[in-house]
Amino acid sequence: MRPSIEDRFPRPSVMGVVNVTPDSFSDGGVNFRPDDAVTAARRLREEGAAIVDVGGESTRPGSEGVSLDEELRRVVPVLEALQGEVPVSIDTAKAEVASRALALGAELVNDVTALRGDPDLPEVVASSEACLCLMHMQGEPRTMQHNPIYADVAGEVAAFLEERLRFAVEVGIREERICLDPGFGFGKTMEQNFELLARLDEIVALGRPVLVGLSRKRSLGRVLGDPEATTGPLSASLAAAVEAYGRGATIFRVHDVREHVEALTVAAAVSP
Ligand code: HH2
Repeated sequence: MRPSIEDRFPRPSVMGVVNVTPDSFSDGGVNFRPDDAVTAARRLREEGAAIVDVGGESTRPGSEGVSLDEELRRVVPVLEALQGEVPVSIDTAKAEVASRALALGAELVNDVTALRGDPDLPEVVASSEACLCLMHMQGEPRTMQHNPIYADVAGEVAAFLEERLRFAVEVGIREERICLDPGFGFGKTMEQNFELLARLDEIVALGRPVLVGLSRKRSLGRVLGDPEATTGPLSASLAAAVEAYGRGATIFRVHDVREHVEALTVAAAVSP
């Protein structure tokens, strides 16, 4: 039997991002060819990633999504090449993509819809030994940044994740296989993202490991003074990751693995 998510991903663990897409917000097109994606995944693993997150659909603000066939066409050759060599997470909301990925050895299903997208996905995860990441998103990628409104961003995100955790457990997914993600940038303004980061302990208090995806997010460019920024720089990503570590985050989903492993190693040496 596979270990629990806590045993598999000690704090801090780094998840490397491999986007097999032409249009991801910070690295669209870089790894669109399967060979390039496979090379990148191997490199991220060597740089210290505990797992690499392979995705075939961009969820950047304004994104329309891709068909099942297209998503499979993008990710399956990459998963086939990495099987047995590099630990893989599949970034998808589609049951069929998750199912194929799990058959090819993926260990974790990263569903940005938190099991609200494809009605068949809960059963696919429940009938496997895979880990699951449940992420908060207000709205959907196409429109989520239009005018996100919260009365209490951290309280609402925590309540949502608690409800999705309960749902996942009710459909038969073991709690020790589930991690939670506040979904930075998914239907949140810059101010809301920073408040959520400041109050990350309220998400950690739900009792499950917390995964954060702050890497290169646009709020990190905007806080530096460019109101139109669509990405943030590495320096700001590292600062955000260290802040999240200090508030209890466990898994860090990042594009620049080596630098994050180094920064988080220092953070962990100071406060294990
Ligand atoms: N962010 C992105 C995609 N998937 N999954 C989780 N769990 N948390 C995140 O914060 C998260 C995620 C967006 O980043 P990226 O994959 O680089 O971009 P795109 O969606 O444009 O492919």
